[in-house]
Amino acid sequence: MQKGTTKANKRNTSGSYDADDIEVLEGLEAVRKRPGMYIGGTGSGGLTHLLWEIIDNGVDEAAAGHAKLVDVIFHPDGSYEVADDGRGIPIEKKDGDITALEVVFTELHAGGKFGTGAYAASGGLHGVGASVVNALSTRLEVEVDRKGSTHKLEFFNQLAGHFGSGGRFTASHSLKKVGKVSSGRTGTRVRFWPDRDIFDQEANIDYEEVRERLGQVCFLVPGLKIRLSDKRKASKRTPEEFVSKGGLADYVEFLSGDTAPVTGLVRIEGSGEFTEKVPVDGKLTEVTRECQVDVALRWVNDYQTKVISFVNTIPTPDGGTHVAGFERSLTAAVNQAIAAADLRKLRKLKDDAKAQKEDVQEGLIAVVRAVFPEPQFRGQTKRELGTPELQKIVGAVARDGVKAWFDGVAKGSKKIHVKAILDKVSDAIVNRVSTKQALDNRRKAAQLGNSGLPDKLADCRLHPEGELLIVEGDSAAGPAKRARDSAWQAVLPLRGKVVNAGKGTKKAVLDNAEATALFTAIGAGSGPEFDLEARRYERLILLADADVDGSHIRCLVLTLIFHYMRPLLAGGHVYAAQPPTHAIIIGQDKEFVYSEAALDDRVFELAKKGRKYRVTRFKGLGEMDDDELLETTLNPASRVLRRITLDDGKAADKAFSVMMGAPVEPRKDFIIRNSQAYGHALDV
Ligand code: TTJ
Repeated sequence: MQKGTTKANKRNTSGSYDADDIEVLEGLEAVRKRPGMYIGGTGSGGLTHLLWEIIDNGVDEAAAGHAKLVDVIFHPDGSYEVADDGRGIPIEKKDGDITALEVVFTELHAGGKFGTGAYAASGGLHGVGASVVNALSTRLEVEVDRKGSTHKLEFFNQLAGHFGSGGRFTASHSLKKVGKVSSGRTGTRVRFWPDRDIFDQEANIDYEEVRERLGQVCFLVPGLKIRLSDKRKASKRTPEEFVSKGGLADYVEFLSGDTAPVTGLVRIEGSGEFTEKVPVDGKLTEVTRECQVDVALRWVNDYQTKVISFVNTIPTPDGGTHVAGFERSLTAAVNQAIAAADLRKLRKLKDDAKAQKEDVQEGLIAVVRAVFPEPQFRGQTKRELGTPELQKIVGAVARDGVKAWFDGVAKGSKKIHVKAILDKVSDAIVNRVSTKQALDNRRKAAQLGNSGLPDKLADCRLHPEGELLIVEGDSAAGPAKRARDSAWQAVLPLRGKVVNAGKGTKKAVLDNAEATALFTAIGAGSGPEFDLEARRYERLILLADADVDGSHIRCLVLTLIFHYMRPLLAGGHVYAAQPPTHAIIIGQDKEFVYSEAALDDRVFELAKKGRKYRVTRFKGLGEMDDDELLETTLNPASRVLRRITLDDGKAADKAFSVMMGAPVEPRKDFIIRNSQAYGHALDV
């Protein structure tokens, strides 16, 4: 079969075409060229969309109070049928020979006249799509029951006419009376055959999906009976009927399942109006929009929240202005009730004793629906209401309704239910506040920022190829942060006491802020769970002064690594920077020496040569300027590092265990003396 409509229509067809037909084909050709723009795609989703375009018309008629039944049939030949018992699409001539009915199926956007549409509160996305369905079908038939007769019109490749008994199609604008009905009987029946050249080979309409949506629609149009029949050959299904008397109340009941209710049902209904400017006959005109608001909710014994929303009969899974209005008012009204109740368990929380949205909505099941003409939707997939005025309108209705329920003046409001909710929400507040406090305390103890990394860590960008410079004290941290290459060098200053990991319990180690900061910066855990592969740095470099205190802190860090992150040592990832003890300035040149002995040697040499020089002594890393620090400890081309081995770790640990318990002064002494005995272990 050919895709071009015009050519296809020339075959197997009699009757004459007129200028109107050419116009119809040109208009609908836009839909055939870009089906995705009208139905989202050409897969199953698009095909399903076609069916909904038709169903929504019947549902809208029912929502307007004119139909009680919508009948949906899946036929064996791949066609779909929808019938309602509404007023019937108007069959009067509208435009010369052409009936209103033909226009509905041939003109894009017919039906939803802006500003004063016949479908005052139609879906908005739907209800105007009958012509889109015709555009994407090879064949379509419509029957309207009115004034004692069934009036029929058919379409073949978009053009109106009738199929004869031989299957031959005759183009025509006139309706055919094909049967008699009782005089008061009205209704519309549409059957269409999707154009399989437009849709993907494997596209199909999922019965279960349609079933689920139809079940939902029932709750939105209380009293509407929906029948669904699958007459396809492979199907063994018997026809099903859906009906809900209670509307949104039934919906909330249905959504609650077997979860124990905490409250009875809260029903809130109200209305409001707003004005907007819309084009009427090409002129911007201010129109007043009436807006109904319908809310049903209840709390159940659960932690989850279900807030389901609709505009007219369209689901808004991403919420929008109507839901925002509802949620804000609900939170505000609950907070008012909480404040008025002056609950004992909230007193000690003072200013924190306020419910947030999450506290209020714990275990909430709510359905929110707004009904008004021509809603605007937001987002790519139009899953969210955008009409701004709805926030205020729904908000006001919800505020009054929820307040009335808490005040016990609403129908069905019970004191014990109100008390149960005040209890439930205040528990949620207490829980949230105490959990947050515990978390904050732990964060504070470990000085963790929101990233989960220590606040004082100046991280690098490259992981895990970079290196972590562990710096003693603040005075060296500043220059180190400035002089480093932040792409691959991170700086972690150790400020407080580092726990002696050789002695303390594991808890004492984990309670130590400096140890925790080091564990979290390295990010590979600690103790038996330490995972070398997870480390965030390739190298750890201890940067401490070349004095007694520096030696002490190096020893403590090394002992910590030895006991809690040993694979780092075993894998050769730990280094000590070797800061120079002195700089010798000779004219324009600067030399660094790394011990008193080396200084003596060099000075002796220079004196012998008769060279003039000046010596600066570094009491600590903090006394170096940025360039000096860069050259001696940061720049790989010029710095001197010493790799620390597992044996070094062992020695440090042993040195520490020997002196534990000794008084302070002798202890320092011990470190200095032993730094000789243990070779470089304490001299790292
Ligand atoms: C329009 O205003 C006058 C009274 O009838 C109104 C109308 O069009 N009603 C109507 C349309 N009821 N049902 C439909 C309908 C049903 C199906 C299944 C498909 C289509 C395209 C329309």
